[in-house]
Amino acid sequence: MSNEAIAQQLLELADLSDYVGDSPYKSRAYRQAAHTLETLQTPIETLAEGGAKALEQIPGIGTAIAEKILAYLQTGVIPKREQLLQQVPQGILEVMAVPGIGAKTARLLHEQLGVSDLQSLRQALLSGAADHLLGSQRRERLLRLVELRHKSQRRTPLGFALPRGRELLQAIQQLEGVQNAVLGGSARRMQEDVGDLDYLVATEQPETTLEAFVRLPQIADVYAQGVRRAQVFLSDGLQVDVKTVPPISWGAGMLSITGSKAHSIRLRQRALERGLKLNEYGVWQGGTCIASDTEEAVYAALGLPWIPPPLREDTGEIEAAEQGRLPNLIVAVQIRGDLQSHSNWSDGLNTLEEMAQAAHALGYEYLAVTDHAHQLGDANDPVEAFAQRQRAIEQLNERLGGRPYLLNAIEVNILEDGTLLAPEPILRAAQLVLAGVHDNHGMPPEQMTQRLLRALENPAVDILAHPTGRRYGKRPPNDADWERLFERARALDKAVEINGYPTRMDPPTPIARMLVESGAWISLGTDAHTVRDLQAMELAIGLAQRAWTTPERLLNTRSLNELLQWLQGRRN
Ligand code: DGT
Ligand code: CA
Ligand code: CA
Ligand code: ZN
Repeated sequence: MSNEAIAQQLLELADLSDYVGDSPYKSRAYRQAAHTLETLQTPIETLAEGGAKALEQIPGIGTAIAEKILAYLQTGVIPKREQLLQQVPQGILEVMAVPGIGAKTARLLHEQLGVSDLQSLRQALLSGAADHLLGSQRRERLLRLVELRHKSQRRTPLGFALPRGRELLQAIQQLEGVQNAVLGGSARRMQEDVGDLDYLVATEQPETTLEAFVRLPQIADVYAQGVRRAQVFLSDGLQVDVKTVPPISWGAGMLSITGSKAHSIRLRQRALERGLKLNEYGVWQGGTCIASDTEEAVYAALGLPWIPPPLREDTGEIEAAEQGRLPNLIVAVQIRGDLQSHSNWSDGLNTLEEMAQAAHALGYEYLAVTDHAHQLGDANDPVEAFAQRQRAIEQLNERLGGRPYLLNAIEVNILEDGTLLAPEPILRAAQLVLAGVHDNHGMPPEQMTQRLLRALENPAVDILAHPTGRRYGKRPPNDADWERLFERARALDKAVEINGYPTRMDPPTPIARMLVESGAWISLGTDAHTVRDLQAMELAIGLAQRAWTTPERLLNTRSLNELLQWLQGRRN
């Protein structure tokens, strides 16, 4: 249990106490104790080993609060808080957590309008029912905050969150007093979608830094601002959490802000097993901090090597680290080309030449141009259009000296029965064939499995594209017997794609992990429809890392010659 968690409990106790009309002295004392705990670095458990007497040595903590802390450490609850919770509307704590709503307003809102949680508060604000209680200025501000809070409950695809996150990181790094800053949380773990952006900032003057932070032009609204942390919203509703640590605690802070929660819990348990304590300030032996400044040092103090963030999900990485068998994850420099892209010969926006130049700028050896077979040219005569595109590709390859080499590739739809929507001559002439589901999603799993198996078994097909078909904000992943499919792909020496297009990120991590475990070939593709989309390789790599992908079975790490051989091998 962190000092921060107890501080939070005490703040809530203060709100509850105000709501039921207890003495204001009490709530003031609770808030002051919370403030003290928020800035205290030594784990409170360590101090609590000396009993109530030791806790009372901490400024701002008297007998009554020391007792509450001890109770919390022993039982996980503060009895007084539980007791007060029984006397108030459920959800009223989240109402009082909205800046600008104190106990008095919360009470009025409840008694007159039945507001008992954020949902009913939002309704009361939207309908105008709360206007007479709040006055127009306050109502406007509250409505904005509550709407932002509401919006921020949606998850944001990593591909949209990362650019915003990096831009804000640059601004944070410029702030007064900032010695170091990192974008942590699920974004650092390259999770396919993120709930919010989490920053860790190393500074000796947290309050000054936070004061400057909330005034950044990117920040639309401040939800909470404390002595060590702030919670704000960007104008598009993305939520941002910022925490500060003293520079010496940089590594422990990074570990804590990066998570995942499950990974952090395992690390804290591991510390306890060794008679140590881990918090966001360091690894503690009694009252002494024995490791804190780098992630490596903190892991080492727990007897572990450094674990890459995309693996930190408590899905076997701690055991692997313990046994010295962490995967040798792929990294960006090993990627020699992109295996899915579209030009204006189908639904892409850029010419072959523009795509080639952009791929060259990325240092690629090759780019597979996988225009949709049924959309080639004006689609009246796709075979003729394919032949024309092939000549254009050959000329370009000659003119650019194969830097990069454009693969005359094609993407074909897998129809409902597993057959392919493409004329035979195109399938025969293409150097590389991707097959993917583009309609009739959501079939029963057994049918979907048969459909995909049939496509995979078609001799023309090299790669199964975006296997689950998921699209953020549009449709969930299709269900199928992935183990069976990937095993079949392995047996057929074919590849399955990990697609990095921001709204795809397909297959999701657990299925991508099954893919890696199957031993089938893996192909990374951005599904770029513009030159800019080629940047999504970073997302495909992140997803592949989360799936524990190593270079050996990744097609994109092959040289052009090896790739052509692999393709040729199956065409004979
Ligand atoms: P998300 O935002 O849902 O995509 O997922 P995460 O993993 O970014 O989770 P988030 O934003 O809740 O928290 C980021 C990290 O910070 C996570 O590993 C746990 C840690 N964390 C979050 N809230 C607290 C807190 O109140 N106290 C402490 N000690 N750590 C926290
Ligand atoms: Ca987060
Ligand atoms: Ca967060
Ligand atoms: Zn596609």
